Amino acid sequence: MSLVFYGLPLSPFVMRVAMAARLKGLDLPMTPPPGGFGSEEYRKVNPLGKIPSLEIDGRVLPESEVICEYLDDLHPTPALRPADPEARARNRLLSRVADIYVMNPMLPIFRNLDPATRDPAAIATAVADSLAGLDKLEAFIQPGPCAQGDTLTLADCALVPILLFVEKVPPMFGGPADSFAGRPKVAAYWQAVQANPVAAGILAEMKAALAAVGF
Ligand SMILES: N[C@@H](CCC(=O)N[C@@H](CS)C(=O)NCC(=O)O)C(=O)O
Repeated sequence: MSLVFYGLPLSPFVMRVAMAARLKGLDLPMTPPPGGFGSEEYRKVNPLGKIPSLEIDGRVLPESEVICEYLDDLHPTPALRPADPEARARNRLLSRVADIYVMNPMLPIFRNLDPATRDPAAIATAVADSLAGLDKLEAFIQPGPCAQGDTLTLADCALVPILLFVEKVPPMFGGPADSFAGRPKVAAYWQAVQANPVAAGILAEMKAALAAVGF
């Protein structure tokens, strides 16, 4: 079987897959999307135009959560999701809350980076909505060291890269200096999980990639 993993290390969605692969001990090298993400050339690979995607024997599989679950099914050991049905559903819930309510609302900021064409209202809404999403996460997350239980799971693979964005981005665009203030469980989790060597490695790679583009 041939797997091609398209991505760049500045994307929280890509690094979710990279972290899952690393936790499983899989060698999954990253290939930059041909022509860049969103390009016509890359759309020929992934019709969604987004990174990450995984080509499996030439057939594309997009969407970070779907790819992570596929890798977890393909290589069941070590399992990155609990077997108990409710615990498994709650694991996916954490990833979905982080995606839908925290990360996705932040995305308009990255479409408004150019100060010449920036829509300040869109930025203010993005910051407010993303931080409000943290309150939703606060309702479900455990205070650490892992998002669920005492080992890293797919929920951590989603949360670690997204929380780095939450820590860095809103303060750069008018949000409070500490994005986690008033969210003690998320704050405690964020402190605790950074001590894990796999999480720390992923965060170091992301920080280097983000610094290279001015974040
Ligand atoms: N829901 C997708 C989101 C992926 C995503 O938005 N990736 C961004 C980079 S961080 C992208 O490729 N954007 C390009 C575009 O939207 O054209 C996932 O989980 O994989």
